[in-house]
Amino acid sequence: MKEEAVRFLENLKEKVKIISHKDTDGLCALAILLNYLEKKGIDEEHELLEAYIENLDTLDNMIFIDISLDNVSKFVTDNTLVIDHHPYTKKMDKVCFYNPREKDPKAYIPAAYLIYEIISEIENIDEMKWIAAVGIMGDRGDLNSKFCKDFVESVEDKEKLEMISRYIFSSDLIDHTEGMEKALQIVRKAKSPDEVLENTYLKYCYEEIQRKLVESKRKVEREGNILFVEVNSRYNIKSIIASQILEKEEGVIVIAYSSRDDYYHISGRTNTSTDLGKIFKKTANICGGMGGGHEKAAGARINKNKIELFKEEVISGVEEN
Ligand SMILES: [Mn+2]
Repeated sequence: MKEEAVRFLENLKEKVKIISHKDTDGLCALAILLNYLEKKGIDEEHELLEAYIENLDTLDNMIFIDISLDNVSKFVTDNTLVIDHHPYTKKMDKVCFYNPREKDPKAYIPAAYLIYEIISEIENIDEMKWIAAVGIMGDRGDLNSKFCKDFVESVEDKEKLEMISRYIFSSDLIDHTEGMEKALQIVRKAKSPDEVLENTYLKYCYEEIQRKLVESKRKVEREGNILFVEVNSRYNIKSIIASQILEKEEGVIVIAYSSRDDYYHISGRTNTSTDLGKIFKKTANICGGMGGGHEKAAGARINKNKIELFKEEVISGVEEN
């Protein structure tokens, strides 16, 4: 419940460890919380992690943000707060927990808003409203919930906020956790969205990724409704390229691949009714690699010298489908 979360933060006096999800929403939620703790003079340490946590050193006071209760249950202490918006299976008695799905299982309200909402009960943090909006947009909350859409629209400069969300995403692609930590500090210290957009580091990350995307998209080969694109980048941008191409064209299958070590890593996306997961599984098998996935999104890894065979087999697999 929200009230429990408010009380947890009000009563917090000693050092706390915060684990937040390593994405735009988790980062924005953390930025707002860190500014609050700093003002209250509470010591903290924090980490941005993937949603599945294998190992973790805990402190007495723990806060988990934007990660399902199911994934953090192993790490809860006697004083733990979980603020999240993902589905979960079972509530835990000893955890202080706020997730709007508890009341409405269909609620879609990203964590950055939830943190903003909770801290707003304690003090006025209007100056950080834009950070909450960036987090919402990072999780596409404005597209999935009328409530979020209205909130984002109540903040000025929606386009700028969308851009900040892309800047953060790019910093992750370029420098991973280190890039995200830089972005976190830049966002939390900025007095306005403009200050983030003027930051040279984030600008560099964004522009570098954009250049790679443009470069790759120039190299699309078309076979019927299948678009093959080789991505020569050390950044993991295959799935972004595939999604961007799909957004522009109906009824296509996009196969993006890049080489690393002795392998080709392949990412497939489609907006057709073809079951790509099935085709990838079979094709990767024929090529002596591994593959599979969902109907609309699949992945594979094959030996470098098998890429032409893979393409041919995908083409015939799609024809047979
Ligand atoms: Mn989220």
